[in-house]
Amino acid sequence: MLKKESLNDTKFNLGGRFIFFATNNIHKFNEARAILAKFDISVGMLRVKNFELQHDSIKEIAQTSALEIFKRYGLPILLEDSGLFIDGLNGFPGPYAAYVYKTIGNSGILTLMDTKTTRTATFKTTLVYCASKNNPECFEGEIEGEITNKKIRDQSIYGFGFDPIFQPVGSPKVFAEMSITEKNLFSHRARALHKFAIWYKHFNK
Ligand code: ITT
Repeated sequence: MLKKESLNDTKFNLGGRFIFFATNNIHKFNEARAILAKFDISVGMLRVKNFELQHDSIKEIAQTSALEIFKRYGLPILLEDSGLFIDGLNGFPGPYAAYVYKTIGNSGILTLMDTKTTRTATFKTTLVYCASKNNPECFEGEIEGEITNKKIRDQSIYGFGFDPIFQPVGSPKVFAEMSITEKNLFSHRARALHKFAIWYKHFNK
């Protein structure tokens, strides 16, 4: 993991293809690294403070944030923003998922869902690759599922965030019951990362 200070030296030489995944979330990074490794794409985690704006579009958040970090460090940046869109709550919390998770958490979401008969929800990700200030490339991924009605299942030992309450369509498990390898077979993030990896291998031969 690289800290900001070590990147301040403008002579920093990457010597080849290396991408920096800008996030403060180690779980996201571990999921991304596992997928990119299959494509022989090396990625380092770049922790950057206070870079995320609020907006009602995850694409806008991801694009603007990636560009800002690219301008700050001059390094090839991957950055993603995710949102959880719950149908029974008219798409809430959507792009405000991080704030809602921090404030009311999974138990708050389950309380809001108490009276709802529709429990379908979609996780969405926009992944942005930015290696020049002119054209950040966007890759999107999503997965439909349901908000479970049990608080946290006994087997919930993996994951983070909303993983304990999100069960993707086609799986008997919630994300928090899956290893990274299993979650990567379904997740919004994995779908966007696959699109990116195929594009990257094609355009960076
Ligand atoms: P960075 O912005 O530093 O990358 P973050 O955790 O704040 O990390 P997001 O803004 O993209 O990431 O995520 C919004 C919220 O959704 C946040 O509370 C996450 O924990 C949660 N989240 C994102 N992806 C998730 C996933 O795959 N499973 C469960 N929760 C997820």
